[in-house]
Amino acid sequence: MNDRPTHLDSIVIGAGIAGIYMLHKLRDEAGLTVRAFDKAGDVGGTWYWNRYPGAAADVDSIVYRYSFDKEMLREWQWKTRYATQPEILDYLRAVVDRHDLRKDIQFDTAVQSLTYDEPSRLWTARTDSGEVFTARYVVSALGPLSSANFPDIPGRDTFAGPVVHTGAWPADLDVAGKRVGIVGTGSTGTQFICAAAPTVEHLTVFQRSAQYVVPSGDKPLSDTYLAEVRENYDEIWERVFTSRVGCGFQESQTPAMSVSEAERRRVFEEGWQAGNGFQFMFGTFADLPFDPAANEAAASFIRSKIQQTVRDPETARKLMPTDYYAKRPICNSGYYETYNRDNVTLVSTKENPIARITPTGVVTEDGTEHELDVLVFATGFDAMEGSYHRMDIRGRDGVRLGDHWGDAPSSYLGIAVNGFPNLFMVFGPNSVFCNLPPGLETQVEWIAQLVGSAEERGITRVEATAAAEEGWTTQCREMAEHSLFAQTESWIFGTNIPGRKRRTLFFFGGLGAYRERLGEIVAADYEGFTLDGRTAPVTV
Ligand code: NA7
Repeated sequence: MNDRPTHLDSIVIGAGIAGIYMLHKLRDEAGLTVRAFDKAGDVGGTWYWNRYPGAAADVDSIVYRYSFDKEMLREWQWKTRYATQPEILDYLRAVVDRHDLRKDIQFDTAVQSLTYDEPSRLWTARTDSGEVFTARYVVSALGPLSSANFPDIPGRDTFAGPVVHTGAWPADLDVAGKRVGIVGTGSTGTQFICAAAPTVEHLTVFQRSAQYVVPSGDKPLSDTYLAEVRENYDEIWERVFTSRVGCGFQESQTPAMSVSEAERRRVFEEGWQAGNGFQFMFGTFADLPFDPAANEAAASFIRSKIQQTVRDPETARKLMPTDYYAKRPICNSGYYETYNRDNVTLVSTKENPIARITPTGVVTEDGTEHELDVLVFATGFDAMEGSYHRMDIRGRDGVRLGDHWGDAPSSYLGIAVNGFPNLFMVFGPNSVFCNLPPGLETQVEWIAQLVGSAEERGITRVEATAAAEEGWTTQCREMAEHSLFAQTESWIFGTNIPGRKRRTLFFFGGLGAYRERLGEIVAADYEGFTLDGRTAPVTV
């Protein structure tokens, strides 16, 4: 192997939705030499790995895509309200082929370390295959939900059958006709449960926290509707990019308690019939995530639906959440109905914890052995920061990113960190909480604009100031504290990882406000960044 590093203008880490677009922007618009790396064997990021039965987006497909390629908006059509994992993967492959990006993506390659050298102003990247690259810029598009949380339950490794995490689903695993256990009932677990229950011999659901799940309202999209969407895409994207959660629906401005109880019930029923978790949470009333009374009104409406739907009262009781309706909203087709099936058993691990895993199944503390052929963990991810902890990233003066962050991550805009010049994160900690494709697109375009501006002006070093990073992180924390989300346990605050103290991982001000802030920062010549134009000798 050649010991000399290969020099590039920019490295992009990750070939998911963000990395694909970043490569395109930097290579085809900024004119840089770029290589993207991905540890997977193909593009797709989260949609490459999450191949479990039922995997699909739960934001309307017409806005779960890029907005930038106008021709593709006309040509590529989804068939149903929600795009399934294979469809999204096909779409991303089509984007990559259309823009001829594949030749600049190196697959099956994990970047293990990144080291910044101040004198040369270059980053050095080392891969798991021993290759070394240098680059002036690094964009990490690692995926906010790509580092698996795999609980270490006693005996886990003794199980005789497959033990799989949904985030690394083996392509050849078919659960049809098997006795399957699933741990976890988040958006992944509930999708798996709905999809797998009709095909398996028996499904045992190990539920820790009961979930509020509303119907998805999935349906085929008619040609007439799709033609209308094509005609109105400019308007649709305008609404997405100026809204709070970027999901395309009209967000409510009405406080729930400002209307009568009958009207509230009517609106909730309408939301229930329309389907979609984000729409139910943000489209029915404006203040479900903020006002405890409004939140309880929505929560008790959903609990009444559980009561009406689930035939066995004991199962209905276990499925009934009692905490705030303030986690990432979930929707599905027939989630609660699934528990009326004879081949589905619900175990509440809060009441009856898992004691151990044996070669043949899962034993709960009441002594029952649940016999299984396959054990599925839908236990989520070390969100936002997990992928950064897995890499050895050293910035100015050899400081490790993990040490800089200490016990909670921080950033400026979710994009940059003081002490790590010319390293830009797409969806780093404290990025905006919203539908991911428009959120990612926003950041990718902004980073590309910043890099383009630096190139034009001969600026060789772009670094967030310590004050900007602290200010943004504090603002995110203060905003989050106003939300009931901060009072529930979930990955959104990092509390799904055992031993983690609560931290703020998102900007909750909404996509529209986030974009406005980004615009103001550009108008103020990249306020919060130091831009240094000293000519750096490139010695490679
Ligand atoms: P989530 O939303 O983090 O859900 C994980 C689920 O796994 C949730 O029900 C957890 O219960 C449960 N869990 C986690 N650890 C354990 C242990 N140790 N024992 C039992 N149960 C456990 O992950 P998802 O993959 O569903 O979704 C993540 C995001 O990916 C999603 O929001 C989409 O944006 C895509 P808990 O609620 O913590 O009690």
